[in-house]
Amino acid sequence: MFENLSSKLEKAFKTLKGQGTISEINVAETVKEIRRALVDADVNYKIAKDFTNKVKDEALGQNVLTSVSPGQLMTKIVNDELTNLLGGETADIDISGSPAVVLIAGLQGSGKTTFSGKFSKYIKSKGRNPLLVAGDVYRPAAIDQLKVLAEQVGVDVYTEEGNKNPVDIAKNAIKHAKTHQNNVVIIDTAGRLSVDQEMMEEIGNIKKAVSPNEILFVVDSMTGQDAVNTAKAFNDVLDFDGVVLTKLDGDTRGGAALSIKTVVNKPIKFVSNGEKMDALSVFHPDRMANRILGMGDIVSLVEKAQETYDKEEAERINRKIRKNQFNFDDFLKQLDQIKKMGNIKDLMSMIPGMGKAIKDIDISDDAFKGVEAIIRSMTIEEREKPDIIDGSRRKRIAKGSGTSITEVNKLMKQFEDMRKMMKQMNKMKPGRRMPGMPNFGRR
Ligand SMILES: Nc1nc2c(ncn2[C@@H]2O[C@H](COP(=O)(O)OP(=O)(O)OP(=O)(O)O)[C@@H](O)[C@H]2O)c(=O)[nH]1
Ligand SMILES: [Mg+2]
Repeated sequence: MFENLSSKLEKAFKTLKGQGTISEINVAETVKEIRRALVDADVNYKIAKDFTNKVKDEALGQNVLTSVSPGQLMTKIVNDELTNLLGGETADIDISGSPAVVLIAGLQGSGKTTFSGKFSKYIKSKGRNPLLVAGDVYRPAAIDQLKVLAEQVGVDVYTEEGNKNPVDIAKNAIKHAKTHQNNVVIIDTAGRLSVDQEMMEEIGNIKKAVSPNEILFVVDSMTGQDAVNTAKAFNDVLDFDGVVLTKLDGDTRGGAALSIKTVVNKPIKFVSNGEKMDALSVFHPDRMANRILGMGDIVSLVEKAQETYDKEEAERINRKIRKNQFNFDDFLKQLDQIKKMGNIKDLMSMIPGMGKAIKDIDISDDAFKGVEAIIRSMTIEEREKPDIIDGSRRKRIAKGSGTSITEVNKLMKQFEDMRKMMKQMNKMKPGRRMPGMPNFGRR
């Protein structure tokens, strides 16, 4: 995410390295580079200029501090200003009332329906009982898509096949929610290829009819400045409450994220970074600024782990490790746990300094595929008692998993080393939890 911007900003700070203090001259140069980095990231020129003017004033004003180097000072200032640019504080979402109504708007293909599914899952995890409403009456497949997502995340869905009036559907859905104990109604709507009058009228009418607590505008971050223009058009008509930025897992340059708040003066509330139902995060401007500056985002990483980690499973595995019984089956389950947390590269980039280190390395979610295939080609007995895996079994496993004997040997060796390490640690700290093994409790 935003790797290019990150490395360009870092380069901009480098020009200050070795300089004793901040001066008009060296600041001017750094600021020029920062501006270029922002414009290259598709941030609107005027926003980039205002941004760097602020940074410059701050830097020259704060130059009395001698304990920090100019590079550090500049990083701090840019971090603060980036946080402001991204919206400052983390924005709340209003789901009070019974039912609360959330209306989802945006262009075609921006990710509204996917977000509706993810959002309903998020709402459910907050202990509420959401109802997903199919307000897209133009594509028959749209209703099915929402039904599938609802089923997948285990929430209720309201559809009216044959009814072509989204305003009526929305009103009926709210009635339905009241009699079915659904306390948050999420209305997915139809998108159009571009902003057009008819769509705006339709969504405006839905708004009037249901008075939503929240109107969330969904926008594809890959569309850069267009995203910002679309946001403006929607906001003029709908006066929405927040923005959902989707597809941050693609190679978006970041311009949309960095410009939208300034242009529409509405906060980004959620970001979505993948097609899976758990690829959704609450947006925190300060954490995003940290990530852009390569400072990582450990807080989000830990939260993510807490959300997805199965505590009982972790304890079960810890017990097995203490008894020196950790086997391939447990290993496979651990891999599943890690994968549940989401995109691996994205996770790793939350560790300070890591984003840059892995920028050009291709770490896909398939990273464990070979290992998994090998383990899945083992019999239950082999997984539980790896010691019985001899040469001929290895040959069979390699064939069955479509890998090679070398790869199987490598995994066996790694697994053995791991078990040895576990054994040693058990000896060192009798009865204690394994250091380095996950121990994520739920809050
Ligand atoms: N990589 C990635 N793909 C996404 C994300 N969000 C949505 N998509 C994909 O984008 C495509 C369009 O998503 P939809 O949710 O159907 O978009 P929509 O806004 O409902 O589209 P219409 O109903 O046609 O207006 C689908 O293939 C989604 O899987 C995301 O955060 N990352
Ligand atoms: Mg849709």
